[in-house]
Amino acid sequence: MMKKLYNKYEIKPIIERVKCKFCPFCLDEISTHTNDICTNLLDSGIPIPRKFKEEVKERTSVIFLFVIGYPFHGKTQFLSHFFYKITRDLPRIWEGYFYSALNQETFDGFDKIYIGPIERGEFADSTRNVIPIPMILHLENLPTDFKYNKIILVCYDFPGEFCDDQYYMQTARNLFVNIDHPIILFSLLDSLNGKTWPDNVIEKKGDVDKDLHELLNKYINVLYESGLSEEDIKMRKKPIVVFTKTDKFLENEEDENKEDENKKKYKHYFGPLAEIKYYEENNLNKIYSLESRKEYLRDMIAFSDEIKNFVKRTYIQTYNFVSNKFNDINFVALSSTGKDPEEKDGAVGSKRILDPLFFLIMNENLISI
Ligand SMILES: Nc1nc2c(ncn2[C@@H]2O[C@H](COP(=O)(O)OP(=O)(O)OP(=O)(O)O)[C@@H](O)[C@H]2O)c(=O)[nH]1
Ligand SMILES: [Mg+2]
Ligand SMILES: [Zn+2]
Repeated sequence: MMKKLYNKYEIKPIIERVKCKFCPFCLDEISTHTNDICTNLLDSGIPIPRKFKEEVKERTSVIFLFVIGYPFHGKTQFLSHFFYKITRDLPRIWEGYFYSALNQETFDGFDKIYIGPIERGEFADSTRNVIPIPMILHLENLPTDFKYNKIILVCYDFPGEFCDDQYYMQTARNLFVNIDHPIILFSLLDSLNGKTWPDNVIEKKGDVDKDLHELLNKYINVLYESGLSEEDIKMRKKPIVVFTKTDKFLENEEDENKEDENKKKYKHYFGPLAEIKYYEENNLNKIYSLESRKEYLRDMIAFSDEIKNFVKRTYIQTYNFVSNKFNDINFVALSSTGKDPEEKDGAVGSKRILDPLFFLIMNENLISI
């Protein structure tokens, strides 16, 4: 399936790309496509949704949710619970808000891979090894603290296997070059060796610093290989590093003493991440309400700084690398499933699932805080 490798791509300044109306599938100019059909991902071609073209022409802001990370680190679960939140929960919380799917791939993806499995209590499979056809959503009637009342979301679930190999990643260099705020998902737990967690956490410590550094290193190499300079990268790129599966840090909650013990042990390893549950409970629902959202977002920034300090204390190679390569970087710690997904009690309890979106929106100055 993955025939076209974007090798004809020329790097253009972002402003030009915005001006020249781009294709949401390959991020090339629409004018390079015949009859508004993109053949860069599939030979059979994918039609560019007319609504997308119209909205971009009207300068509706486009937010890219470009999710990258190693296999099994929780990308698909993150997107599933994120989609669940914005399509099932938010319409009930934000007055007047609604969404539309702009292409058939979004309907199919929601039903087969993302929201359908949550509602049916099934598990999603590992993501196929092809450059993903993005899902495109239009969110309308956003609350009044948003700069505009609508945005377009273009979401890519990048296959984890690609992140094992820089050359695979390069096949999608158009996405890497053009999307400035990638969401880099990482599961500290799986890097530490998830199988033996939590009992062997001390004895069998994996090299988290190496894994995390390598992922960011490969990301930067793809940008260099695509022609960006150190300066371009520093100026333009602001990744959002998202630590996943943080519910795992607080397992065995039924036993209070054990919880205290775990809390101490994990706090030592994961610092502020171990506090996520308590943090969430104290801040529950703040993000949803106009009155308290500013406060939530300020706390979210403070939390990001706390995690950054934790990375500095714990993963120094990664910390030095990112602080030299990027002018800025955000950190999030979240739990998509809110608990071990094997426990099928039907409840969806994601924690801080909207934080990456809010960082994207803040990075584009689309919300006042
Ligand atoms: N406890 C817990 N487990 C999670 C969470 N997110 C993901 N998992 C588990 O991790 C497994 C892998 O998650 P996926 O989202 O499929 O991982 P992926 O990154 O999409 O993997 P590839 O598609 O292979 O690249 C899932 O089957 C879940 O069991 C979470 O927030 N909490
Ligand atoms: Mg996946
Ligand atoms: Zn295209």
